[in-house]
Amino acid sequence: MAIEHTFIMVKPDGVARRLVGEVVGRLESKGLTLEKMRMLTISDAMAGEHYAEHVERPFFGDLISFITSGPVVAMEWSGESAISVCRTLMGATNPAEAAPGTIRGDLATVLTENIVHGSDSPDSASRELALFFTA
Ligand code: IDP
Ligand code: MG
Repeated sequence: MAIEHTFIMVKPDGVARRLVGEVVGRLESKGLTLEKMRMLTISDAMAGEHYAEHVERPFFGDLISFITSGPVVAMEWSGESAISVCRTLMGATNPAEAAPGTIRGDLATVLTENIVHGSDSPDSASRELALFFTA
């Protein structure tokens, strides 16, 4: 049991589809606390840093084009086990396989357009929060 801070981002598809309130509402209803929020359009350089772990993957180019294609809403959330709790609320990476009741399971069908990003570990959370909130 520990209070954690995590980085959550509504991706360009989620913003374009007017799902910011839906995502924020689900996290708030769960009992997590919204600490910071910032709307921005990510630069290529920042996208490369954010997704550095995927640089060798065949879909890296598409990932960077997509995440820089429009505004995103970047957030810091806190709460008990916030990192894994948010990953559970988000659902599986591929929305076609994500469970009903999750954000991706309820609201998306396409792998690249899966509405939200959430940190997958304490190290990722620290790195991503620093990238978006101290730059
Ligand atoms: P995550 O967002 O659930 O943590 P990651 O494996 O970190 O998933 O992948 C980052 C993002 O890259 C995913 O959210 C998804 O949009 C995209 N992605 C992951 N795997 C593929 C793939 O095989 N093809 C195309 N896009 C992918
Ligand atoms: Mg990831």
